[in-house]
Amino acid sequence: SDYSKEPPRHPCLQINSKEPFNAEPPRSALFRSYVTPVDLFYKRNHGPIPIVDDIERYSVSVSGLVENPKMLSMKDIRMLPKYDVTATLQCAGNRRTAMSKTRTVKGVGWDVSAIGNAVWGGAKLADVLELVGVPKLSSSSKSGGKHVEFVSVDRCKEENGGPYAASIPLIQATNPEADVLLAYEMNGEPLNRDHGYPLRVVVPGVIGARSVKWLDSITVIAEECQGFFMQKDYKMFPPSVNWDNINWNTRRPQMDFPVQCVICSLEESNAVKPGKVTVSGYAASGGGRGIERVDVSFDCGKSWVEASRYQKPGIPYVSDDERCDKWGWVLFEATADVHTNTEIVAKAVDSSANVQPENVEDIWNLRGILNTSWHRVQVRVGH
Ligand code: MTE
Ligand code: MO
Repeated sequence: SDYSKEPPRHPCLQINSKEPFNAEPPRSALFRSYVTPVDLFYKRNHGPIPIVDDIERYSVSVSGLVENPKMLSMKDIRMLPKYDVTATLQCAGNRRTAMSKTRTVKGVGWDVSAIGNAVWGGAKLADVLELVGVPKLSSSSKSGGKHVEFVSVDRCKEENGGPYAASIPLIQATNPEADVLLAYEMNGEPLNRDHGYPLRVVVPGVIGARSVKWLDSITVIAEECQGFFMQKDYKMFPPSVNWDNINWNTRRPQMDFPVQCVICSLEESNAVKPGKVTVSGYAASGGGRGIERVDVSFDCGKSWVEASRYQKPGIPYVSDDERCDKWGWVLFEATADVHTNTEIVAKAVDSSANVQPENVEDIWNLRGILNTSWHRVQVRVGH
């Protein structure tokens, strides 16, 4: 593999693995703006960043169990109605390092910033599939297709040098309300190489692994994608499963991410002056579920205050308000008087009343995914 042509990156990123390049911004980059700047957005790769330079000749094939297969150029894709969807992308491995502290897990370590919120611009996958003869809201195509597979142009060792791939159910792909995009813009600018230039999939509300970058082909298939990242990775196992007794076939690929919330304005341990302490952070849930509430405790979990929640300035966040972004994260803020050393804790509740698990031990899993345990930071009061 060739890592000599990687793009330039922001010096503030904390590098978790150099080749492939995996990096996250400092915590403070997350709560400071509702839309995460592109250069500070986490980068998660499984191989070298591919170079697609002949944009005139670039095309995506859309084929498989469809009536009317097509090769689509960027011009064809840009001709479809353009949508801007604000959506949070979160890697299933976010907060893995903290899970590894109870018992070691396998995978790239991440602090709390393998997540970001961006405005993705592009065509709806539902419109693209209509072009090849699959109508909106189809759970099956005429010839029996039930899943949509995305294959990339990159190469990774997990696929023995083959491309990265994933799939989603056809019913989600053909549902315009699911907002699955073929995105060519991120925050109003052309997608950059790190994030999938010239075209990537964005599946809102679903773990980042299904949002395939550097898209090469879309195939309507009968069974879900059999690729490594669908079948041998990104599955959730109970704490009893270890590397000796694992049977990958007993679990389904993880799709929606569960309710999550993190304090970003403080580090793991902090020194503060006695008096008012304000904490801020993000909360997000998958599947289009909104954030109903964020609870913050300034006394190690003995008592709780409700945090204020917001997305856009001047518009209070309410999970079913049309002015709020369904797929976007929610920022929160809470203030209290702190006079003794303490642990500050945050936990969120989503619009289906799902709550986060209190302890990481209870959700420990050998791949270290979906650490959504209550987020805790230590505070020492100095005078
Ligand atoms: N797509 C390709 N082609 N190759 C990859 O390695 N990584 C996936 C997904 N899409 C990946 C990919 C994973 S695990 C995540 S979390 C997101 O991309 C990360 O997207 P980002 O780098 O734009 O933040
Ligand atoms: Mo990921």
